[in-house]
Amino acid sequence: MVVSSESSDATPASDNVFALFEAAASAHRDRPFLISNGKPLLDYAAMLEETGRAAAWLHAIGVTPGDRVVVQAHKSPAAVILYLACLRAGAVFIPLNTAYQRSELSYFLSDAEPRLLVASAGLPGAAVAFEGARIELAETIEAAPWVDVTATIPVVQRSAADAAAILYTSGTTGRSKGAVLTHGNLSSNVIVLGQAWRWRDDDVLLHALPIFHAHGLFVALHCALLYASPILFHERFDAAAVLRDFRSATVFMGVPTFYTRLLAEPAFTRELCARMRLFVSGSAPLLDATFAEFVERAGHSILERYGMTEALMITSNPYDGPRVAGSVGPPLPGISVRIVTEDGKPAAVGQPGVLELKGPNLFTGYWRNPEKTAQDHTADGYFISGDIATRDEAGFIRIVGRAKDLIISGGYNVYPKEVEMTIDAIEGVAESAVIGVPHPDFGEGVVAVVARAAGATLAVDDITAAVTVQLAAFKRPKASIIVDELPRNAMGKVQKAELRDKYKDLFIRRSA
Ligand code: MLC
Ligand code: AMP
Repeated sequence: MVVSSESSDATPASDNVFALFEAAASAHRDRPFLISNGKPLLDYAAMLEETGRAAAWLHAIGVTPGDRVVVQAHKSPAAVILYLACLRAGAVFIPLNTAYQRSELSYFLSDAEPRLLVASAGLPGAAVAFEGARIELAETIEAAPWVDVTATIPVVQRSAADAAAILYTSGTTGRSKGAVLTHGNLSSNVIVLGQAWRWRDDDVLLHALPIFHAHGLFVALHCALLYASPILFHERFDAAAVLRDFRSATVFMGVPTFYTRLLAEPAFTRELCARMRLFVSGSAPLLDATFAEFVERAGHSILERYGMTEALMITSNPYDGPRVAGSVGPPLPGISVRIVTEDGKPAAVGQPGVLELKGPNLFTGYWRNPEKTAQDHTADGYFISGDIATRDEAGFIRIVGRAKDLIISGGYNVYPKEVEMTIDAIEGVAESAVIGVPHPDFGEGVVAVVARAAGATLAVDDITAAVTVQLAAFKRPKASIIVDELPRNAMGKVQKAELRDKYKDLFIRRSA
């Protein structure tokens, strides 16, 4: 395919976040961008070239600024280029977890109404019927759909308030909602993070996170792009493979499961970390024991930060000065955080309450869902996070619980309601309660406690069969327990706290 004309929408960049990356890349054109197994795949000059051609391809096939592009793709250099090309072309990027099943995808497509769906061959996205254009994304740059495009386009003008991406996050009702993030949200957050974490000109990022969530996409990838840093690119997290690259890296980011898996590797030593200057953890609580063991084994204090899809990064432990185990640090510069008690009053020092926040990082709302957007904001514009937090005298925040019914397993969010709805539809089930209990690898493990309907026959295999077809693997219960009835309080409400206590040793004991 040859695209000969430049799009009329393409004018010099303004607040397009890609303009920041373009400026850094232009100043370091010869620097490696993605390196895999010690082999440079692309340098920053090639990043500019490829994204320009991929953006021209998007325009040529009819994707105009503001159009949505849904992507369910394996992590690959081509997938990174496609993401950057969407930013560059002014399209709204919508990444989907590669674990999502066909039935889960149908909802996203009907809600997002994308102009284009791109999916890796073999993933459910490649088999979903959808009336927009549909292309399979090749895993290599050489076979990407824009391979024959010769033209490139300049960065499309976007204002800070224009949408750059929509990230779907599940809800307590069991229905996903799309968080609309703007170019301004993405730019402001990466600039703040680069400064807070003292990003250096000679940094090398080891990237092993998925790129369909905020952590891998907007935190890890963006920090490297802002400084044109080389990225040691891992298509998935494999502890042994990651360790092999440690000597060449200076920065590593992961969910707590990454750190517990690294610590389980006998080959993980202080000597391997000699060049490393920063380990960042987030997306789920880091156990004090993991923090302490890491200090002992690696000689490094992991820097824990706190964020969420709707607001990107909100707080961070300090780069200089002590990093406090169990705390996520003070709010990042420019972000206003308050903790509010049940009666709507500001919490005193040490008193728990719901964390609310406001700032240039905060999303504009849920896609086509003004009711939910209004429900999750206060009258004065603060976002109600649903996390319970405390603050100490020094302003350091601890996340001590959740007001929302949410399980975080290996850094992925599982909304019990969605799993319960799937299980409740199985013949022979009266009702179910899905809970998270301590898990040695995933932090929390999903457990389904299922009440059999009176007189019905029901086996664990029936539950496994239904969830396997309908739910992504990470959402499926790691254990299902069939009972005659669920515990209820006097008001008739299912007592999840009682169930969590009853089954708290389910995985810990098994793995001991
Ligand atoms: C995989 N499985 C999981 C799982 N990941 N089950 C529960 N929780 C998870 N997180 C399933 C697999 O499908 C498989 O199922 C079985 O568990 C064993 O798989 P595995 O080989 O051990 O898993 P692996 O592929 O190694 O993946 C584990 C992982 C991965 C930890 C590397 O989950 C991961 O990369 N997590 C990072 C999540 C993340 O990026 N979160 C950021 C969200 S952004 P089966 O059935 O096949 O046996 C956010 C904002 C912020 O929260 O603050 O950052
Ligand atoms: P997500 O919707 O995937 O962006 O997940 C956001 C949620 O992850 C937050 O609301 C928190 O509950 C949780 N989270 C993120 N970082 C941390 C952290 N460092 N400690 C505890 N919980 C965290």
